[in-house]
Amino acid sequence: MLQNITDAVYKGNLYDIQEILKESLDAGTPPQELLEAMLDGLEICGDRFEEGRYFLPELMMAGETFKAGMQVLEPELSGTPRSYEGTVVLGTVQGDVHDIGKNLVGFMLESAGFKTIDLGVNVPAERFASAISEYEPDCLGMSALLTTTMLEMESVIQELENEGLREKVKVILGGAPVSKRFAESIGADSYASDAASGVHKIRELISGE
Ligand code: B1M
Repeated sequence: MLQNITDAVYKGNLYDIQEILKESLDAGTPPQELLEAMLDGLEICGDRFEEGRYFLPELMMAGETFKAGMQVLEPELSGTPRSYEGTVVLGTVQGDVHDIGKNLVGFMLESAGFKTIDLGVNVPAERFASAISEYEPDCLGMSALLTTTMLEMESVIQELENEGLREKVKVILGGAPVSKRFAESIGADSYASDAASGVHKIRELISGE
């Protein structure tokens, strides 16, 4: 059953994914395992793209299939937060339209009790800065999936410095090409390799522990 889910994602089987997931949930498979199976599908899709066996339309279909699947899984995965532990502004940097990882981080943050303001994708540095002034969040989380666009993260931090906002907010970075070393080198406060550790690190940053 899990293999069917992985297959449905990398084959971009948009029309069947929800049905397969509902059947798996009914059969008692934990939603976290179903999410992992969908993520494996995206991984395969990425590998095939890198090998030149898949092209942009296949990437798009896999992304859409994943999102359709999340419509079924989100209610099953979400917790019920009692009150907000803090506010986080999230966004994918300018030039980058990948939002699946960022959305997962946002979803898990909300489930864990953080108010999340999602600025979307392709967000310019100025928009990140204006959102910090507007919402006064405890933390800013940026995502980038391209080795080219991760460099935008530095522009955002620079923009926060220019606007006198850098000391007002903790900054955490994530996304496949980003590393702890890169985050440190551009003056971010933290880095997370996945959504769960992102929530954990944001909690640490906000509580000051
Ligand atoms: Co694109 N793409 N893509 N793509 N795409 C990748 C990223 C790529 C690795 C594929 C490959 O070559 N193997 C490659 C990047 C190479 C590189 O720069 N190193 C690539 C490329 C090249 C491109 C285009 C340039 C292709 C083209 O046009 N020729 C183009 C760029 C468009 C643009 O942004 N300007 C492009 C387009 C697309 C689609 C739009 C078709 C689609 C995105 C759909 C969408 O997001 N709505 C797409 C997809 C689906 C992928 C792959 C297959 C899957 C990405 C994904 O969602 N992964 C991807 C290959 C791969 O990842 N194996 C690929 C699952 C997601 C959960 O992982 O986002 O890494 P990720 O998030 C993780 C962690 O990184 C972390 O938590 C998540 C897991 O728990 N995390 C954070 C992420 N953000 C965080 C923030 C945090 C904390 C943790 O705190 C703030």
